[in-house]
Amino acid sequence: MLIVSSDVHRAHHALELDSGELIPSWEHPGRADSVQAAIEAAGLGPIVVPERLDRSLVDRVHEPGYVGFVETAHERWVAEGYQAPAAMGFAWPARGAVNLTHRPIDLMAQLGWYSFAADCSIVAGTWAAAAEAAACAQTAADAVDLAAGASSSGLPPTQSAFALCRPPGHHAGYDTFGGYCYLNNAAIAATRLRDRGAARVAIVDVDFHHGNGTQEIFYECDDVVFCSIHGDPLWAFPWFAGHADEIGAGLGEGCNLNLPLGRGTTFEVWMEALGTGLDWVRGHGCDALVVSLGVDTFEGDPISEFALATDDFPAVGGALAGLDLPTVLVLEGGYATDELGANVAGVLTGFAASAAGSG
Ligand code: Q9C
Ligand code: ZN
Repeated sequence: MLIVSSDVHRAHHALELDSGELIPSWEHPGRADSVQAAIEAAGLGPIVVPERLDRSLVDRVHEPGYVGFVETAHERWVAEGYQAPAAMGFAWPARGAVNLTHRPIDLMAQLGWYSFAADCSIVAGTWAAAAEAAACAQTAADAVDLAAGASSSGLPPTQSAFALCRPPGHHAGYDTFGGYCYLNNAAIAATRLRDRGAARVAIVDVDFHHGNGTQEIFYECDDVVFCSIHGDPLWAFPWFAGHADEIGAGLGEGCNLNLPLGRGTTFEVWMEALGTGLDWVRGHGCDALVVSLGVDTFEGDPISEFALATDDFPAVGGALAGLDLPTVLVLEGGYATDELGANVAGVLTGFAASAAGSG
């Protein structure tokens, strides 16, 4: 399995508002170190650095003005004399008498305009890291061998590729950041696979949290279908999306499947939901698969509430490989840093073993 990773993420170490306190984010550089070390120990590879980011790809997945905002927000923050290291808004257009036809010009106001949660600040290295994570996803999507055509990169063709993306992406919407996410790496990979000729791409999101950003980006599309298994938004972040009655709209009606689960969900119950999701994907006749690979479903995760064990993760990879599709796996969440690498490598080795077994 091709692994795409980079050191550029290191400059992104944000702050988050957690339980009323501003703390170093749970989403920190040590996470990528844990994953990289476990991938090397497991002998997965080859490991390559990403190719240059195609900005026009990002500007089609996200609103171009939003992308420019994320790129320049920290420079503006410094130029305007703010002393705090992390740019973060404090007011958001919620329900009520909000007028969204006039975008404010004030930086502080725009931070609220372009975000939906205070767990996600912009520091000096945020744009560079987010752009590099997107480049990892783009490179992985270019490397997989599609039935429609061989690998479009200089890399040897591969059936599957893993993008070690940091920061993660699945909460980033068309023009909003939040939940530690700025650019939607999975959406960028899926769009690239469509551009390369895959008629329909499935995104399966196994992160503990609902992939609200990915859902939003493809909500009215039938060429990218989205399935997410997650903590019920009645009690789990991102709270305001992820219910079972969100099925897609317009052309995309029936192309969105949410499988919200209860607190403390066990591996057995979780795998049953994955089976339901994978059968649903099979019914949609897809040509490629993107996996939003969060392992915050782990029982030891400090901010999540499912009960999967380290030994369970290879079977998750095996089930995903059972779709028998060209597959791009993109790193999302997982905050038990010490076990994060083993849990991710478990999914990847389980996937690789199963994919090899199916010939
Ligand atoms: N008290 C991903 O897994 N904030 N994002 C948690 C903890 C939201 C998670 C606050 C967690 C976002 C990619
Ligand atoms: Zn998550």
